[in-house]
Amino acid sequence: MKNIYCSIILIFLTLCLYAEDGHQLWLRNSNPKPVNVVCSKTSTSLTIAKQELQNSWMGETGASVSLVIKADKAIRGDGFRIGKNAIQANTESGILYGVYELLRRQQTGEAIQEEICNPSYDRRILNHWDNLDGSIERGYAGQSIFWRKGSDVFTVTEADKKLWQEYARANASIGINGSVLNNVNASQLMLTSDYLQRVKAIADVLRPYGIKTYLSVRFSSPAQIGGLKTSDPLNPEVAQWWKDKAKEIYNLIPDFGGFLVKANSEGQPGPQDFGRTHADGANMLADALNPFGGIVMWRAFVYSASDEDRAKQAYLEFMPFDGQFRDNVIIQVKNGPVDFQPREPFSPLFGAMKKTTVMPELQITQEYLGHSIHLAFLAPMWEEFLQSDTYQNGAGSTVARCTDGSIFPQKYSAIAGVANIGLDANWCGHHFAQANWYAFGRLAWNSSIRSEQIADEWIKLTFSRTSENRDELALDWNLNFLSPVKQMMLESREAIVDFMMPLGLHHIFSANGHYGPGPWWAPKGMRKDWTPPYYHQADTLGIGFDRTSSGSNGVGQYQEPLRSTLSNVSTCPEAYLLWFHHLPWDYKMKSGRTLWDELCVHYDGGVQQVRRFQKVWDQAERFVDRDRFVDVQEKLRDQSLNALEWKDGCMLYFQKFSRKPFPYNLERPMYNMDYLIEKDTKRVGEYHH
Ligand code: BDP
Repeated sequence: MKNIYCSIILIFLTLCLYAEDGHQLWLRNSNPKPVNVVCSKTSTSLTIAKQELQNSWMGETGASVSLVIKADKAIRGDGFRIGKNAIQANTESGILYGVYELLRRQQTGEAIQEEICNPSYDRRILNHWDNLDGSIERGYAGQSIFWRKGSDVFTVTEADKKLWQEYARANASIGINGSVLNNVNASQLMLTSDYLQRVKAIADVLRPYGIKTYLSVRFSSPAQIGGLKTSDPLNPEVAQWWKDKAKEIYNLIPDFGGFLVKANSEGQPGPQDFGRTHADGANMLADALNPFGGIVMWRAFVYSASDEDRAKQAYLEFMPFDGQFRDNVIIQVKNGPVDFQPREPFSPLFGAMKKTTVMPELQITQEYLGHSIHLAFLAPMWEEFLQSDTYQNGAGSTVARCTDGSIFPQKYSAIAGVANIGLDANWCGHHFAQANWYAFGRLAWNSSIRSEQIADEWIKLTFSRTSENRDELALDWNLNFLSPVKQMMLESREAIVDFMMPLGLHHIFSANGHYGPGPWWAPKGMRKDWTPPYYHQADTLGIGFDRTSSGSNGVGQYQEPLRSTLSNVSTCPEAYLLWFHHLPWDYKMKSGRTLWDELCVHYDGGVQQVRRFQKVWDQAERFVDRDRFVDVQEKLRDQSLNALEWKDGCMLYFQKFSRKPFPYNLERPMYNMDYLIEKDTKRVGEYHH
């Protein structure tokens, strides 16, 4: 009997040892060659840099590498100069980033010649939407790595520290240098001393990796935890409370980054509760942080249940304050004017606020792109956004250039991504979702690298080590693994757009879960801007949201010549057609098809595409370890089913308005709509057409 137990334990241990759970991300040590690292200084960060080189060196055997901290005007911020055997930087973080860059290039086989690499944005930040009870808003990878339920949260365990260190290392390896540790829907408890002690413990682990800690704060904290009667930003006692709080935080965390604030949005408290403005609120906090070098990231994600087109509201709210914010306030703007949809045009605030620092907010967690079930590589979406031309300072005023300091004078430049990280062994829920964390870091560092390069790097770093075939059969690996898998990643976001909301459709999810289709979803009494019919506007005459001058005139917020391009139905890119126009079902598309047929072709195309992804992945089996292979295979299966629900649900629903047949060469529906609605009703409790 005892022997059986022993064997079981042994088998279990062996499985644990060899189970590939994806925890190592893109940082997979190979068999390092010996290397001699010479460094003029010593510090914790430099020791990390040294160790990383020694643990992963794949350059010349026995090479000597020098790490030099020396001021150099050509190197900006925490940038670095890299050579085959040398890294020079102004800062210790710069050295660390140089080391990771060198190792990455060795692993991926990218050329290493002497060059300077400067970051596009100074602050490259992950926003964690983690609640203090350990749950994560829109998190699909388990509980928080920072917080947990109960008073147990105040004990910092060795396991906590180990995980935070792994997290910090992963971030540093891609240049991320800031973490907001809690949800934008912030609890006032965040600023109480017990929690701040834990923040200090986290900050102490992140610091050697060059990562600053930031917190989301609740605007009503002075009244809720400070014992004040009000949280009015113009009340001197309130201002003093925040100053004292800032001092308390900086005593614990001298390099604290600053605050992130969601105010007067979706029920969060804010300055408007006291008849004050966003500028009053943000500036008051900015003054409290200023003596310590802290910044305020004030979110522009503000809209209300008014009759105004939701897509216009942030611009209307914030433009009047352009130039009125302190220079340590950064307005954090979501990439699109609505809410992280699979495709949106860029928010018109980019480039329009010329006297205010604006930072993009991207969403890494896949709230609207299939959670951690769908394979969605988001770099193409972010590339499309960052390279969009705002024309705000003439042609070539891309969103990237409008926010990175190359066009407008600004003290800071920053970019944030809502993290997709949780306690799941593989961090992100889906093995391929790791690529989005990776891509965010790479683009924040260099906003002009192409998605193709990012995918290429990520695959090589993430899968090659486990593929024993790679060295002997590099050609086979490149041809039959790297290339098709890369292609699949690059097409994955567009496939989702196709089967969920093609041609500019947006926000037609069922209920608040933001996963399945729900173009019909409109519970009685629900705010109309929270229901899909508000966004698709389908009727027997046509479909789409008219944002031209005959509609909400959302186009009016864009700069010429873009405004005219978007207004004119024949020049508006078809990808944004139904975002800006309400068009008849038989409107002639560029393909020659009617709008109705074209819509169907996209829905069907998206479904077929996911099925092709399944085939691509199945063929990759021999190159991937069993565990990750099966995980991804199963997720693709679920994605395929969900894609079909989207296609059938949306096509059948819209058909009630178009009253036209599905193009006969397309696959016929397999679900009926009532079934899908019922499924949805069970999930959300209520359905009203
Ligand atoms: C929406 C999410 C909601 C967030 C909000 C925000 O559905 O959970 O709180 O954005 O960004 O996308 O504040």
